Amino acid sequence: MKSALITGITGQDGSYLAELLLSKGYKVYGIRRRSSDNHYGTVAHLKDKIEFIYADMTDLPSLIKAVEIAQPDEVYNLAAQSFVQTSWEQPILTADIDALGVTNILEAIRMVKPDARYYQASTSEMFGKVQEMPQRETTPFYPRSPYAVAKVYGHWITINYRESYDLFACSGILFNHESPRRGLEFVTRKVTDGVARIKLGLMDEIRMGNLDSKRDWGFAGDYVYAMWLMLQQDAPDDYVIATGETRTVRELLETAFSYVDLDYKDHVVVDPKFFRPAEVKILLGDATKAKEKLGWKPKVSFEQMIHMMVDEDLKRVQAEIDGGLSK
Ligand code: NAP
Ligand code: F7E
Repeated sequence: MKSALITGITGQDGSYLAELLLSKGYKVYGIRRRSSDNHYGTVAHLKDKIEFIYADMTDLPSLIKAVEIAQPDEVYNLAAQSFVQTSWEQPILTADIDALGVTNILEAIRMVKPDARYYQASTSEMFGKVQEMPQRETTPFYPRSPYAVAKVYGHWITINYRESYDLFACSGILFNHESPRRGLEFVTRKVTDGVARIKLGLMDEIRMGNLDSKRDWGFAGDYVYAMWLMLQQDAPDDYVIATGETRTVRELLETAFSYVDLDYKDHVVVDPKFFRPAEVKILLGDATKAKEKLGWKPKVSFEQMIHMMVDEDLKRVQAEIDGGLSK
């Protein structure tokens, strides 16, 4: 039985990856932070199938202990302060987790289990002020937020450990991917949750930031499969994972509101509070390498994904109403 250690298991991608690895017969270990509410996040439904280890990306001894306990064949480093907006409010914390945290986990692997295969969650945000259209593995980085700058460090330290210590370390440059398990602060989920609340009469407007920015949005369930594929190859490498389509936030609004027969123009208010000090205006990925070498391609379309998210939010908000949780 193969063993895998997942950091960030309580987040969006962690839950889909844990489901995938469990379905393939892996023994799954997940790193969890201590918190006052003792939460299991997105993996509450898998609580009895996963072995949890308390650790933190900023605490090397805890990561060493986690690798000692799990003796993993594969390590997926998904943990991050992942919200771009917050990275301007907490740039040091973001760097501690998203940059130095990567060195911490790589050191733990190098010391304890150097033959473990390693996946690093890199991001299209590293392309930032894009230097080429579409963006691919060789496109130069131009990060535009403290989050993206920290992720560029994580990306290069992964490559450096591969080249310095011969670790089987891969970096997946994943473009935005979403799902009903996406955090409520990210734009897709903020919109689908808002649409559900407006449709069910709980509120009337959503306050939004820049409606002109464009993103290449895919489905998280498809993207974790690409992570796994990267670690099954003969040699470690880095891959862009994207759909090859880009849409504005305005198009996202149209898709979500029209699905429930509403017009977003009647309900969306642009609020400068949600604009960023420096914006990534457009992202569009070229996943040709992943297609050719991994045989990967996305299965769920943008429209299918947004409809799935609206449907799930409608169900959840209706359950809140039925349970008397919403005013
Ligand atoms: P997410 O939902 O925000 O999950 C982040 C996870 O990291 C949570 O489990 C969180 O635990 C954990 N975490 C945060 N700080 C930690 C720390 N100091 N020590 C240990 N764990 C910590 O993120 P996601 O969307 O699943 O993304 C997964 C990874 O892919 C992240 O590294 C993200 O930056 C990267 N990425 C995401 C996308 C995307 O579009 N989703 C695209 C490219 C790259 P708590 O539950 O305790 O907060
Ligand atoms: O913003 C614009 C916002 O916060 C997308 C993370 O997973 O993907 C994610 O980062 C766009 C931006 O994601 C609102 O200005 C407009 O242009 O959903 P987001 P992100 O910043 O692209 C990358 C790949 C990651 O790696 C990150 O971890 O939408 N936008 N109005 C808004 N965004 C938010 N959140 N809220 C708004 O009201």
